[in-house]
Amino acid sequence: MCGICGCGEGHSHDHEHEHSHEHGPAHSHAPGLNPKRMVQIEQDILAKNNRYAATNRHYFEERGILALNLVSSPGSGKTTLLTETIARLKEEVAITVIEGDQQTARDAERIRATGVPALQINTGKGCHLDAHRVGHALESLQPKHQSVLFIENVGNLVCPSAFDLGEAHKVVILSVTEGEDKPLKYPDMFHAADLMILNKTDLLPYLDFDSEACIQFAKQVNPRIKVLSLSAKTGEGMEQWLRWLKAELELQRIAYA
Ligand SMILES: Nc1nc2c(ncn2[C@@H]2O[C@H](COP(=O)(O)OP(=O)(O)OP(=O)(O)O)[C@@H](O)[C@H]2O)c(=O)[nH]1
Ligand SMILES: [Mg+2]
Repeated sequence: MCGICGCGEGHSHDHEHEHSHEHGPAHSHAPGLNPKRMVQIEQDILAKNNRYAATNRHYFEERGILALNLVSSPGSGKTTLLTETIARLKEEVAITVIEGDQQTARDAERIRATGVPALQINTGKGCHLDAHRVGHALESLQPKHQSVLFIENVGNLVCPSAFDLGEAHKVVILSVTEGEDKPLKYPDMFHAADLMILNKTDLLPYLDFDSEACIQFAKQVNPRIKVLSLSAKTGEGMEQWLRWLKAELELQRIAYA
């Protein structure tokens, strides 16, 4: 069981189509363990994860690969953003994708339909990807030098914030249907991210979502966060995101050269 969030990650599965056969509560908090012991377990888990993350980061830097960790609550539009991004970028840049979900390979199948290699990790009871599993996925995927690797994390605004995967940036996607107060309610995630994408802006005319307040809340939590607004569905605003991506890839390539 993951000592950070009690999510059962130690028993989860790394294989496509494999289903978890665990039973019992997904968030049992190890009754009987004293708080000091829990803190020690948390520190050990994060320290171990950080060692794997450092190895992944070294792997990316050695190859000039731009790795981005996409985090959000379920359904904010991560996979849609990826398929639309791939459609616009794949002729110029080599792309691979790691998909994290508790169950199913649906998202990896959506990515593969665009012609880009994707590997699905099913986390079972686990509510986030960790650096060790990402390292294994790299062995199978073998992303090209100077390419972009997107890692779509498990939909969850809490646990993925604590786990470094070795990425250059965490990118948090917030859809306008979720309410502008999310950066204040889930500050760890917005603090950990370098970029916030406000998605589904095509729906703004039908909602009372206050974009300015949302951006202000995000900056309150993380003054250095960059913000882009777009609609993955209509394509409005996609060009700023593509510009940001290409600029980041260039930086990674310069460091590699
Ligand atoms: N109106 C609108 N709908 C969108 C947009 N982007 C995604 N959607 C819809 O939102 C729903 C969820 O999209 P996904 O791309 O599956 O979201 P996700 O974040 O990958 O979901 P999980 O992987 O389950 O966490 C789908 O019905 C999409 O068609 C958008 O820009 N505008
Ligand atoms: Mg998805």
